[in-house]
Amino acid sequence: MSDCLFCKIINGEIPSTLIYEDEKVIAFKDISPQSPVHFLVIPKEHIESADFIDKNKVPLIGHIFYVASKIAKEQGLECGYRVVNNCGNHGGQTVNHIHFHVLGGRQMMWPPG
Ligand code: IU
Repeated sequence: MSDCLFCKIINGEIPSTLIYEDEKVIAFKDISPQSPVHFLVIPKEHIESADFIDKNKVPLIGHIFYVASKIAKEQGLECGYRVVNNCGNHGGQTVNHIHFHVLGGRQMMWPPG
């Protein structure tokens, strides 16, 4: 998607602090961190939101969670962390390329705002 900000991060048109890359996904530090550790894991394939996960994308989503937990360990989040996916307007999604926030390094609260 030529006008998608995260597609632009994937192809290097917009800078990011990349912390992981493989053939299916990348992970980079969130530009506006909400916790001491805050990174995003996103698929290289443009998928607008969780609403657009069809059956053949299920393994990709599993891979994203696998990568998220692997990086969380590398980032020292042994006390735990939170994985967040915001979907749509009410979900608070601002970038329409599916992404999973991984937040850690402090106690998380519940319910979220
Ligand atoms: P949201 O779930 O769609 O609200 O999250 C989008 C996130 O993308 C948000 O936390 C931004 O700070 C983050 N982000 C970024 O890290 N780098 C960017 O170039 C852009 C957004 I645009």
